[in-house]
Amino acid sequence: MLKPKVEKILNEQIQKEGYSSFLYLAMASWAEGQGMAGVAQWLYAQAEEEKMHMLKFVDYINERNGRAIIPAIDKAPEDWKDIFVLFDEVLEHEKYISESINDILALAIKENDFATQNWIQWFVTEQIEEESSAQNVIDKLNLIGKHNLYVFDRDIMNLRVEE
Ligand code: OFO
Repeated sequence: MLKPKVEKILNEQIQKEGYSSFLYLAMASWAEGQGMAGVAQWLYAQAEEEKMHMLKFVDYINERNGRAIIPAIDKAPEDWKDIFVLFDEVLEHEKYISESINDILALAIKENDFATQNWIQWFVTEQIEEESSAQNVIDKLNLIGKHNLYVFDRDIMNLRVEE
């Protein structure tokens, strides 16, 4: 049985993961409009992953006899100045998500909820990967530079397959 405070913070995370999914979906749609099929593909895949994260929280809360509430999702932005700004935002967003995962773990420790401490570890590890994959894309972008975005777009298309 989940303690109320833990149930509340886990429910808040459903909203954050849902927003992550919609944010990356909005970014994917923008990238497609810019003719960047590779970037769009990377972001669509990311949006799917975030949806899967959201569902993991729904499943876990209900499995522990809590009640997962499906929230309204705030509207994501529609436009980005360029692809550099967009990927900086991806990394910043992932850092924000890592902080909220850490907050869940900290609360589970405080509340003596060993099951949640154990369960949330998957997300602790996942966030290391998410931050690192966003950073990898930024590093590539910086290496390739503004004038070779076509090459970057082809390159990122294969990135998810290799991961
Ligand atoms: Fe990007 O890991 Fe979930 O939100």
